Formats: sequence, C-alpha cells, structure tokens
Amino acid sequence: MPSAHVDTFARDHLPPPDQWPTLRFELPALNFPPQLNCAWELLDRQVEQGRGDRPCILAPGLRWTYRELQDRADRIAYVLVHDMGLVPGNRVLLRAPNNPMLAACWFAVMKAGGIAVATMPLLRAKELQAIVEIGQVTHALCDARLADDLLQVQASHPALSQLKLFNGSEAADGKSLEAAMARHPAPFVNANTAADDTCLLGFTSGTTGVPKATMHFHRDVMAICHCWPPHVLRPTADDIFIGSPPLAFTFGLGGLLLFPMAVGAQAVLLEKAGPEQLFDGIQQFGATVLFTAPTSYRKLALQGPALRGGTLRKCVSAGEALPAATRALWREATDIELIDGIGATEMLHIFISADEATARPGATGKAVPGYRAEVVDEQGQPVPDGTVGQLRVQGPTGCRYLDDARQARYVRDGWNYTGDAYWRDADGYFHYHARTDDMIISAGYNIASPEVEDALMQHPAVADCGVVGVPDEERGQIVKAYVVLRPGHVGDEALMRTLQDFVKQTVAPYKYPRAIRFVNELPRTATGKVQRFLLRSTHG
Ligand code: 3UK
Repeated sequence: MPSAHVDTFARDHLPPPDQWPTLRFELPALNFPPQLNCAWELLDRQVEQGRGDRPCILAPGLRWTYRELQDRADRIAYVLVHDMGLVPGNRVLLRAPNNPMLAACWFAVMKAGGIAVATMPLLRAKELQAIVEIGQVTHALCDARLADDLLQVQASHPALSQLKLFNGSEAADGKSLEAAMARHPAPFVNANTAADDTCLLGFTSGTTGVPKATMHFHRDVMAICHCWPPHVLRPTADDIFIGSPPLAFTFGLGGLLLFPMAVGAQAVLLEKAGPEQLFDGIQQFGATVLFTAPTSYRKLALQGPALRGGTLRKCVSAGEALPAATRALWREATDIELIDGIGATEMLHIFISADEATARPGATGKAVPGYRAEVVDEQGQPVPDGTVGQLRVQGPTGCRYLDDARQARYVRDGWNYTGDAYWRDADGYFHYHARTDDMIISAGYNIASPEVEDALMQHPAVADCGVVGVPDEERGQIVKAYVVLRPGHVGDEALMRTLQDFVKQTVAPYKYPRAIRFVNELPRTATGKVQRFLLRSTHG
C-alpha cells in the first residue's frame, strides 16, 4: 500500500513485525481498501452524500453542520500545509478542552496526512515535554487559554517550531489560527493516505509509569466505528451524544467524535464536564447518548430522577470497573440500564461489552463482534470457566507501542494482554476481577481491590471508595479502604465498625478492610481511574 508519509518517523518506529498482535478482519465491514483517509470516511462523505446541512457539532452558543465542520477542517489543513510547512507523517500536538475548534483541528490533521497527538488539558509542561520528545512533535495547535505550559516546552525544544493558537482574545494579532484560516477559502484535497498510515498517537501512562505512545492507523479509526457502535450501542442519525472524557483519551475520541459522525449524528462538546455541567448539558441540548466513567454516574445519580423520562436513552460506562451497586443506583435513579464496556488505549476502544438488554450485573459483557477474548493462565493456556486468569484479546485493532520495550509484555503470541484479571462464566460473560498488579496478598489470602470496593459501595453511607494493600508486619499486607461518604454521614469509629461488619457479611470475612480512612475525594487520573499507587504511598 503506497504510504502518503513523506516523514517516515512513524513507519520507522513501529514495533518489529514479530511483536505485532495478530489482526483479525472477520466482519465484512472490515475489508478496507488499500488507500483510506478517515476524515473522508467520517466527514467529507457525509457532505458528499447530501447530509452537509445536518447538525454535527454542538457547544454552548454554537452549532456547526457537517459542511461547517468540513469548511473549518479544510481551512486548518491549508494552514498546516501552506503556512506551517507540514508534510504528511509530521506529528501535530493538539491541546484544548473538548470544543469545536479541537474537533476541526483533529480532522485537519487527518486531511493533511499528519499524525494527531491529542493531549489532556490537565497535563503540565513536564508531561507535555515527555510527549513532545517521544513523539518528536514538530507542529502544534493549541487553545490560547492553555498555551503557557506548551510555550515553556517549546522554548527548550526547537524542533517544535510551528505553533499556532486558537480561541484567543479578539485583540490577538494576525498570527492566530483563525486569522490564518481566513486566508484559505478553497476546499482542501486530502492526502491520499494508506489504510495503514499512522494517523494518531494515543499516549498512556497506565496509573503510574512512564508514558508510552500507542500508534493507530486510519484503518484502526474506521475499524472501531464498525465494531462496537453498530453491534452494541446501535445509535441512529437522530442521536445527540454528550459526555465527559477528553478527546485526547480514546474513550472520548470515539464516543464524542468518531461514533456520532460515523452515523451522521450530533455531538455536544463541553469544555467542563463535571456532573453539574453534564446534567445541565443533557437537558439543554436534549442529549440522548451519554459517555462517562463510573464515578461520574455515582455523582450524577443524585440528580438522576430529574433525568428520568427525559431525552437520555443510552448511557455508556468505561475507563474503570463498573460496580454492580453503581449499575443498580443508575437504574433506580433514571430507569436506564448502563452499557458497560472495557476498552484500552492500546486497543483504541471497547472490545468487551453488553448492551442494555443483555447486561448482567457484575459482568462487563461478551467479546464485541470483531474481537475475541480469552482468560488464560501464566503459560497462556485457557483456564476453565469460573477461574480467574489473565485477559487477552485479538481483533482488527491492537497494541503497537512506538519504539518501546514494553511491546513484548503487552503482546505475547499474537495476543494483547491488557493487564486485567478476569473470569468467564458458563454463558460467556466476562467478569472483571482486578488489574493484575492490584492484587492484595494478606496473610496468604489473595484479595482483589474491586471486590472489597464493590462490597463497600453497596452500603448507603458510601459515595465512593478505593481499596489498596498496605504493608503490615504480621500479615504482609492488610486491606485498607479510603472512603468518601455521602452527605449527612459522619466518619467516626462507629461508622468504621459498621462498614467493616457490612463487608464481612457481603464477601468472605477475611477480605474486610482492617483499616479505613475517610477522605473528601479520591485521587484520580484525567481519565477517571483511581490512582491506587497514590493511596498506597502518600496517604500511608
Ligand atoms: C481498565 C476497565 C473494567 C482496564 C478506555 C474505553 O480505559 C480506557 O483505556 P486506558 O488505556 O485503560 C485501559 C484499562 O482500564 N478499564 C477500562 N474500562 C473498563 N476495567 N471495566 C471497564 N469497563 O484495566 C483496562 O485495561 O486508559 C476505555 C474506550 C477507550 C479506552 N481507551
């Protein structure tokens, strides 16, 4: 397949062929032509086929049709190529909260044949610097309100020579991205990218470690649009998507940009998407499909009854295990059954899930059509149903770390090992157990943090919690719970004992938290995951 990349950095840093996962293209929709540009598939095609005047991107005070988004993306693509000297294959860092200009910039990079490196708004100079170095980033498009940290990085990284700011104040001089866009009115002719040209670097640091870049192709972007959405979510062109994950997190990129556009639907982009903003946004825009993390559903559920009988019809939870108690809480509040799905940056999106009709409390679901999943032992042999083992998956997408020795850990024998311990039941449902590195061993017992968290979460006083193992002379480790209480409850000795007894009655008594600490908030990553390593270290 002829690559469009003039800058061959991505191709030169793919993992060695023997370390690639086996890729499966078993659904008819996954027969991709050799040349493919995902911006044409998701954006230009909608306009070409007569849907240009349908609404596409919504934000407070703004509504862009598909044609308007295409016009912005075309102009930005011109700016990248003509004014900023981009050649296909260059890496373009994107930095902004979820907003329409970020969406336009993302499609502009696809059109120009560049490689999008979207970054979380919360990242600071130190983290951005690591990304710029690993991805050898040469270009950047940045929301003016978040420019400071990036300008700091640029000062010490001359290779990042091309940077333009957008969403700045009116008074900005003629150097802004918008000013440059105004000079390029013509339609842009997309780069003729190969289906296997890299189009995005997804950064992941897990919950602790050194960041690594996952490499995904134009083909991968389309593959995820053809697997989980049509088979599990089943959205229509009339849906209005809304949610919290940043577009820099592939959960958000899929849920809030790719999947709505793949069916000609609309997406609401909110710069701030905490529970209050989500609640207001759902009502203001009449949103029908919601994407957010379990912790956000727990908070939103407090206002859930006001959403009952409203526009919302599908609610997707991912990023962290969904406790059965949270599923029940959301159903009781809103009458809506959550759609759980496990995805990973390495796999690009969700590969095990269940729709609202077939969801089973406590289970994530079954392998998404297009994917295969297995639970295996240390030797890679499938374990019997009901036995906990390591989850491994295969499908049309898979892990390719950019020049990183950890490739050989994530991909073994052609399978992607996600780092999760799972068990499968007799009906083929996969049940989350723990991260393989999150097992607590106390007095010889193996205890998975989520089991204890699930038990605690069933108690009416508990709003949220995180469980870790902390060192103990006698037992090696003991189970310690960090608990956020619901309003109206006092974290005293008596409640501590109540919670301990409650856990003992819910799961095997040896799993009960010997230590409990009440906190106002749990430390979480920008992607909504509890940072257990922080609970283990800093909180003692
Ligand atoms: C955990 C889950 C249980 C699991 C992601 C949807 O989370 C995403 O990607 P990350 O790279 O993390 C991957 C890891 O997160 N996890 C995610 N979802 C679930 N555990 N139940 C779930 N439903 O440990 C996994 O290995 O940040 C999620 C779509 C795209 C994504 N990138």
